[in-house]
Amino acid sequence: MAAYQTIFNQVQVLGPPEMGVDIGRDTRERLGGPIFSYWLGKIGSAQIGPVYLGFWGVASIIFFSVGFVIIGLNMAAQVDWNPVLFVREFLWLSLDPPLEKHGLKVLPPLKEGGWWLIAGFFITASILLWWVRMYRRAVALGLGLHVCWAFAAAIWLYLVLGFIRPLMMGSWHHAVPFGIFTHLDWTNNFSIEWGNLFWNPFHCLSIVFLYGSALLFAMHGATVLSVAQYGGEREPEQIADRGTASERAALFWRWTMGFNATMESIHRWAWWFAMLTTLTGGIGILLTGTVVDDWTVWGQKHGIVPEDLDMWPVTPDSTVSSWGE
Ligand code: 07D
Repeated sequence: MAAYQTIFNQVQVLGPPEMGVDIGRDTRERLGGPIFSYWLGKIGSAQIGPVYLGFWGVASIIFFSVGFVIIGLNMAAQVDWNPVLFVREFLWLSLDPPLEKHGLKVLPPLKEGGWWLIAGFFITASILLWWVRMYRRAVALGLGLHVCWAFAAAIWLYLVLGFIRPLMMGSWHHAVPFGIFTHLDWTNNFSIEWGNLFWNPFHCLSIVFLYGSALLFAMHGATVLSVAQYGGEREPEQIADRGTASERAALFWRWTMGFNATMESIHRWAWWFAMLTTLTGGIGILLTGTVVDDWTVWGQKHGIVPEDLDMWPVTPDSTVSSWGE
């Protein structure tokens, strides 16, 4: 008996390229390929291209390139244009936001944050233009707008961190630097400066949804793969015509935990969890330094942090062995 072909024992059939549904538009707006890659076919579709080339996407790439080059050149200048040092120090190089004293000046001196503002403008414009591209491609293909709204939720956090909160704090200084380790440092310092972000309830919520997203994704991915031999990964058909795979998947969860999502609702769960990670996160960041100056004090006031911090050391004393010796 022929086995159902799943992602694990996929057969690649090389046919004519799939050019997609006809949306009545000029195909000159598509560029590149199609070419075929056997190895990419192992993890996804073997066909690469053509990619849709539209005004918004091209504009986004141009804006991103300008921002990216400004960041790169600033980093190169920091190592005196030495390519070896550039590579060696790359993780530590950074383009920092304006000094505190420049407030919300539109163009502070270039070396004191001006370049950061210019690069930030281009990168942000590029992200917003990319959002427009996603929106317009979804509409053109007759899709729902779920992907671009999810992207908008991420952009919300990005804008809070780099634009809205600095605006409310009265200085661009409060924004995030462009740099690998420096943005991690910034994150750590932010938490220390405002009294430990762990006590920010919206940071808690954001973590719940972040971890929850991973859990749901693992549960869903595992469930669908586990019924692949019954055709379970053909989700649209499974949603419309209830069949063996979908029934068994649902039954598995009803048997193990008494409740099951449906083939449709599991995707809503996942979508909302992902969206809420950055939506709640953005609220938490926006409140920090504007409404709440110290999350530990806030926690003490609301009974979630002990009055005497010594009775419950948040950071264990590293000079004392955790084994009590
Ligand atoms: C960042 C925004 C959208 C991104 C977009 C993409 C470009 C490309 C490229 C130039 C991800 C933009 C693309 C710009 C440019 C080039 C080449 C989405 C983002 C649109 N935390 N924490 C979160 C945990 C602690 C801190 C969220 C865990 C400490 C700060 C999440 C722990 C401290 C902030 C989370 C932990 C601290 C966060 C992020 C554990 C000090 C935030 C969600 C176990 C380290 C952010 C409310 C996300 C936030 C955030 C998890 C600990 C600080 C849930 C698990 C106590 C300052 N933390 N955190 O999806 O929203 O990010 O906070 O210890 O700002 Mg935290």
